[in-house]
Amino acid sequence: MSRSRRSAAGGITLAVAAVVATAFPASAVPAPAGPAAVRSTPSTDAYYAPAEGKTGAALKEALHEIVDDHTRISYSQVWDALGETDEDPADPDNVILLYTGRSRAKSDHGGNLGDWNREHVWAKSHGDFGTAAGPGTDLHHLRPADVQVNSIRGNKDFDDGGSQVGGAPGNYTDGDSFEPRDAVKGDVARMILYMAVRYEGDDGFADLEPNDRVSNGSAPYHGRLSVLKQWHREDPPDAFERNRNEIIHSRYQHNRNPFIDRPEWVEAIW
Ligand SMILES: [Ca+2]
Ligand SMILES: [Ca+2]
Ligand SMILES: [Ca+2]
Repeated sequence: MSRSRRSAAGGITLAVAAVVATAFPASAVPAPAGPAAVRSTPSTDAYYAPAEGKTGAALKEALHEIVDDHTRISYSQVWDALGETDEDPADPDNVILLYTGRSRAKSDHGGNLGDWNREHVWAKSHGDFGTAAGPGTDLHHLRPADVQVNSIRGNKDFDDGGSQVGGAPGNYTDGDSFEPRDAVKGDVARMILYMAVRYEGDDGFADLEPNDRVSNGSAPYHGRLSVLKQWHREDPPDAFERNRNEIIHSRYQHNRNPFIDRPEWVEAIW
């Protein structure tokens, strides 16, 4: 072995980066073995076949049928799952926190200052689904977040504006909304819109839907749709986001976030 073993370290890094960059939507790149090593995405053509050519309500309904009935995990299983889905590509012992963007040890999870915890991007009070297996444990909208920043975000809707959040540069908040940093604005939008398609009120949980308001309180709505659509356009899916979609699909829930795979479907529905 191997050519890569004799290569300079920089050469290996470049080679890995090239694989990541071209991994999607290439269909023939074999996934490396080992935990959290999924860095390639097989073709999703067959997965989305029933939705092809549709728009509007028909597309949303087709996507719901594709992504529903996923394998539900328990809230305690979410810790280890996030360790895989949000692993720091530069340090397998760490995760990347959603709002601060900082790398933090996987083992530093909990409820104390300085720990990370399980952020429900679709605030769990909006529809009051709690942490039972279902929307409250759905990895497609769960991310590691700094305990203190998560508390500041609370159950606010998403919108532009406010004062910068202490200790989380690029994040802003006011009395009724939260604006995440630019690099995850689109991630947040796609997570909210996934939830709207996945949860249609036919499985014992509320029908979750986006609207263009803030201060939604405990209603099963999340805002603001017009801002989320703008964030989706400004921050398209990157390798990190595609990788977590792939891990959730292949290892945990066996369903995908369509708006990461097919960004044009946001506009086709909303
Ligand atoms: Ca506001
Ligand atoms: Ca992003
Ligand atoms: Ca819905």
